[in-house]
Amino acid sequence: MSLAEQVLEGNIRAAARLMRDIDDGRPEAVEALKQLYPRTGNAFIIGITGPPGAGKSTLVDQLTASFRTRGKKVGVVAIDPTSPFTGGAILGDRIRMNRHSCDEGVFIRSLATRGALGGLSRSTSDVALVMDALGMDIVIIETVGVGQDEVDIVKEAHTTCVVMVPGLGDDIQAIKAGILEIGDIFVVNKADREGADRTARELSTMLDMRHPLEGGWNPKVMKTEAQRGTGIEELTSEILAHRDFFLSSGTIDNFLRERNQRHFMSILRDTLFRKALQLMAANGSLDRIMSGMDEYRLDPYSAVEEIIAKLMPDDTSV
Ligand SMILES: Nc1nc2c(ncn2[C@@H]2O[C@H](COP(=O)(O)OP(=O)(O)O)[C@@H](O)[C@H]2O)c(=O)[nH]1
Ligand SMILES: [Mg+2]
Repeated sequence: MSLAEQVLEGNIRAAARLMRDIDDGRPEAVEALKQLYPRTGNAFIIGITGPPGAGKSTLVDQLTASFRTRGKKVGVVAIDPTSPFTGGAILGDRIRMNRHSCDEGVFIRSLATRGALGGLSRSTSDVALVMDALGMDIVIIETVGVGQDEVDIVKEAHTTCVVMVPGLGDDIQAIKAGILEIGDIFVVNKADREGADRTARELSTMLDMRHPLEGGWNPKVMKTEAQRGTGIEELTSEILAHRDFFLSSGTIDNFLRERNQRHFMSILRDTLFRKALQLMAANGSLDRIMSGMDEYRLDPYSAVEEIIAKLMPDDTSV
């Protein structure tokens, strides 16, 4: 049986192996992904994002338990781009998620910034695809902050929860508008702390100031205490409400079109770039181009045209 077939049978160890192959950029991984693709599209993907220490991992752990109670299988992709500290953070997440470690219905995978060409959002979507093929009903992606890479990752999710904490209150105005755009649900975690109501109110006000689209989704602000499990049921229900809206309103059609286009473009870009690198490594032209540029004999535009002409000898436009 091929690795892909084993994954489709729900073999967790095969899935773990495939994810390692994806990480290592092995060509067999691409073959397996090709086989899996037609059997995916069933998992519902939830993005959890917000600043470090907001309680995202604690919340993911609670949501996992909540979806398990509802009989759903849950995959978790934890991404921590602060790579020097990743060891510690992931260790903490492992310990916290330990209570799920004997549960066959939970699959947890941590990703650091490493990973093959295409970066973190590429490997995130590949890993989510494997979890989908494995039969996970829900895939939760945890990611830090709101850099461009994070926004790209969050675009993979059907429902995005932005997690904040009280105390941001004073400079909540400083939060980039971008964060309001990506959130379907806003969570003020650590509601046991002073100022939670105020933060929630201010967030609501900011959301109200936007002009909602006709028939669009109006994001709510929810309060949770992830550590004690307070507010988790309500959050789960709100996520499922967004899911229903997503599936029934036609939002999913736009989502799929944009996502598929993004995936295709990114694989096209990465593959062409890799081919160019292989060509230059094989004929030693990189050194020649670099020394030509160092001496201002060769400009980078002509150098790229030369490589493209070698890659696509039949293309008359270059
Ligand atoms: N007071 C309080 N602390 C919390 C709550 N939820 C999580 N924490 C703590 O906040 C710290 C950071 O949590 P973690 O889930 O690792 O945050 P992440 O970096 O966003 O993933 C941990 O020490 C948690 O135990 C909460 O509701 N109230
Ligand atoms: Mg975390």
